[in-house]
Parts: sequence; structure tokens; C-alpha cells
Amino acid sequence: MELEKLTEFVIELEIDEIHDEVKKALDEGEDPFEILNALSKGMDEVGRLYEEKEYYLTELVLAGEAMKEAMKALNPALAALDRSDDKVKIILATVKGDNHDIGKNILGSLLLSAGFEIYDLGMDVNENKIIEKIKETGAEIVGLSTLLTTTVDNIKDVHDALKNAGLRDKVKLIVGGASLNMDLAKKMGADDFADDAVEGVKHIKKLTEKK
Ligand code: B1M
Repeated sequence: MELEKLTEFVIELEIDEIHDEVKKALDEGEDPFEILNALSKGMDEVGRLYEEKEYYLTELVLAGEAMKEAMKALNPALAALDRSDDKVKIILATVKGDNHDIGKNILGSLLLSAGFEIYDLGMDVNENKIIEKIKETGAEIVGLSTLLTTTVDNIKDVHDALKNAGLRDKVKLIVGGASLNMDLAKKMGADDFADDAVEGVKHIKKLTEKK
């Protein structure tokens, strides 16, 4: 199968068929990372179409659903690439007030295949939920995503909550998302920022090596 077909499936919002198409590509021996790449290309194009006002919110929601269906088929293949026993635990979440989770989910899939143990709390996540999960799992890393300029400040709430719970020295906070850069991330109290999901994995590996 040509991988461009998967890119097209995201752009054309083929929610009902994309899961089986991804499975088919895997069965045909396509590299899971190449499949992820093809799906991400589709999402980039959806974003472009939205900005050019060819797509509207409905299409964005449907594209998000299509990505989720595709990832359901792809994640087991990515997880199977992992060979490690002693896994570093990572909590992932989109910040309070933000309902964008596609980038976070891609990062989660890559981390899974790189041998990390992921606790994905979803989107619009309150800082208290994050603190509870750290206490429950002993996670060493919190990865936050945010795409809205209006929710960037909510990173600071997580940083403050970590401090108040006496956890700030024990947990590294890394953030990403289109509304951020390294300066802003540091201002919000984060330890690190990554531009994209591939960089995110590299940075997280570095952060865990230092400990
Ligand atoms: Co929204 N949206 N959206 N949207 N949406 C944006 C972000 C926007 C830029 C579009 C625009 O106006 N041009 C704009 C934000 C403007 C701003 O604040 N600067 C916007 C807006 C305004 C809104 C609403 C307010 C619209 C409305 O209701 N009027 C609303 C807000 C709802 C809310 O969150 N409370 C809204 C809603 C939505 C949908 C729900 C419909 C949908 C999300 C579906 C979903 O996620 N399940 C959606 C979408 C799809 C987009 C666009 C088109 C695409 C986002 C996306 O998924 N990109 C986006 C415009 C655009 O980006 N072109 C837009 C693909 C994804 C792979 O990229 O998430 O950036 P991204 O992740 C990247 C990197 O950022 C990085 O890695 C990924 C790539 O490798 N990364 C990390 C992300 N997290 C990381 C964490 C890390 C490291 C790297 O470490 C922890």
C-alpha cells in the first residue's frame, strides 16, 4: 500500500476506514514510524486547510477522531518495538482549558516505542489530577502540551502545584505545543521545551539520563 493513501485518509476524514487501512499497512510490512509520519502529514494538511478557511471546526473534530482511530491500530505495533524492562514513568496531559490532544498523542506513541511507561491523563487536565497521578505511580517526568495562547499560563499552575506538594525537585517538567517556545516554557517554570514529538523524545531521554 502506498503510505500517501493514509495521508489522504486523514485529510478526507475517513474515520470508519482508517483503522483497517493502518492495520493493512502494518500487515504489509510498512514501518510503523513511516505510518506515523504519513498520518502526521495528513494532520498538517488539515491544519493548513483550516487556516485557509477551506475546513471548519467540524472537520477539525473529525480529523482528530480519524487520528485517534488510526493510533488505536498503530500503538500496539509501536509498543512491540520496545525491548526494555526497567521503564521510566511519564505522565502526559494537555493543560487545563485546552482540548487539543493530537500532538500529545503522537508524542505518547513515540515514547511508548522508545520504552517509556506512559500515563496519559488526556486533555483539559487539572493540576491536582497530575499531582495525584505522580503520587500513585512515582512518575519522574511530566510532559504537558498546549496549543492555545490562552492556556499557556496553566503550565505555571502545574509547576506551582508540584512545588506545594514538595515534588518539584523530584519531577522534571517538559512542555510542548504550537503556542510555546523555550523562553516562555522557562517563564512558566518548566525545565524544558521541545518543538516537535521527535525532539520531545530526545529531550526526555536526556532529562532522564541526568537524574
Ligand atoms: Co484548534 N486551534 N481550536 N482545534 N486547532 C489551533 C491550535 C489554532 C492555531 C487554529 C487557528 O486559529 N489558526 C488556534 C489557536 C490560536 C492560538 O491560541 N494561538 C485554535 C483555536 C483558536 C481553537 C478553538 C478556540 C476554536 C474555537 O472554538 N473557536 C478551539 C479551542 C478548544 C479548546 O481547546 N478549549 C479549538 C478546537 C479544536 C478542535 C477540538 C476542533 C481540534 C482539536 C482536536 C484534537 O486535538 N483532538 C483543533 C485542531 C485540530 C486545530 C489545528 C487545526 C491543528 C492542531 C493539531 O492537531 N496539529 C490547529 C491549527 C494548526 O496547528 N495548524 C488549531 C497537529 C499536531 C500533530 O500538532 O499538536 O502542534 P501539535 O503537536 C506538535 C508540536 O506542537 C509538538 O509535537 C507535535 C508534532 O510532532 N508537541 C509537543 C505538542 N505537544 C508536545 C509536548 C511535548 C513536546 C512536543 O513535550 C511534552
